[in-house]
Amino acid sequence: MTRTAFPPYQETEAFVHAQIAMAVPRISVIVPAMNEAENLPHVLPRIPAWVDEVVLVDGNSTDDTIAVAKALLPSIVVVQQEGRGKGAALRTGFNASHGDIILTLDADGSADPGEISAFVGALLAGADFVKGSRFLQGGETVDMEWYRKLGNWGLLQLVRLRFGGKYTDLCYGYNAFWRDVLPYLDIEDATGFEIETEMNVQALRANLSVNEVASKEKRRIHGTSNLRTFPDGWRVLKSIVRLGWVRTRAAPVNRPILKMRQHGA
Ligand SMILES: Nc1nc2c(ncn2[C@@H]2O[C@H](COP(=O)(O)OP(=O)(O)O)[C@@H](O)[C@H]2O)c(=O)[nH]1
Ligand SMILES: [Mg+2]
Repeated sequence: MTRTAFPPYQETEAFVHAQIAMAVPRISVIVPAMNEAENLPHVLPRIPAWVDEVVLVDGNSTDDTIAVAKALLPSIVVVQQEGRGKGAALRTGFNASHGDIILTLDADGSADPGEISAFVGALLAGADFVKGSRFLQGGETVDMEWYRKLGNWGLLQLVRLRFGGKYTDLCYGYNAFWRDVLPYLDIEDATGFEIETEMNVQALRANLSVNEVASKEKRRIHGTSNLRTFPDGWRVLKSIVRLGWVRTRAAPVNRPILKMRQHGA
């Protein structure tokens, strides 16, 4: 393959940073956790050692979440979320992290840290944004009641109708993306469980290259879900309607990391 030269661009600092990021991307895993002390032993030790940074975003836990996290993984960065809800927690985590690649991992034992390599692999293979899907061949969920599956399916059809794309899953917490696409996800308003839907829809609207990877969602090990099917389903619906009206920024094609990927540098 012939390499295309971009003389003015190659002299920029952005190019140098992008080259380093592509050669050795630093990976940050963001773990939102609210009272997950009993589940963390099933999650944190299974995060691959080649992950550079694990950021636990505590949602004012009243159990030993923070102490357990620090005991299991002394290098873990613990931050208190600003605001309420999972959306606010993830935004706090994104801002506190430093990686070139950001990955979100639930703390309840339902997401398998062994799948992190599939997400990172898809990003290294050229995707801007990689979303887990429980409904692709190879995926599954044993953590969703039938009415949640139905709600997820219905909301997904709405997204397809309004924004196009071929997503097979919508409201799932296992996702990963290059940090340079964060501004185009434009998720400043999402506070609750609608955060994932907003990220997925915005990635589509910004014309990012989105891949789905099959993911097996296991049952939460201890405790019960914080998601309230109907109020939170309603929030997701409102987000989809709102995003159908608000303007968005299409991601520019000259983003440094994207340029590196396209030209095989
Ligand atoms: N920091 C923080 N974490 C949260 C909050 N709500 C949910 N989580 C975490 O987000 C993950 C997914 O939440 P969960 O209750 O399992 O919802 P479900 O997977 O949709 O049923 C878990 O790790 C929770 O501890 C919150 O308000 N703040
Ligand atoms: Mg869960």
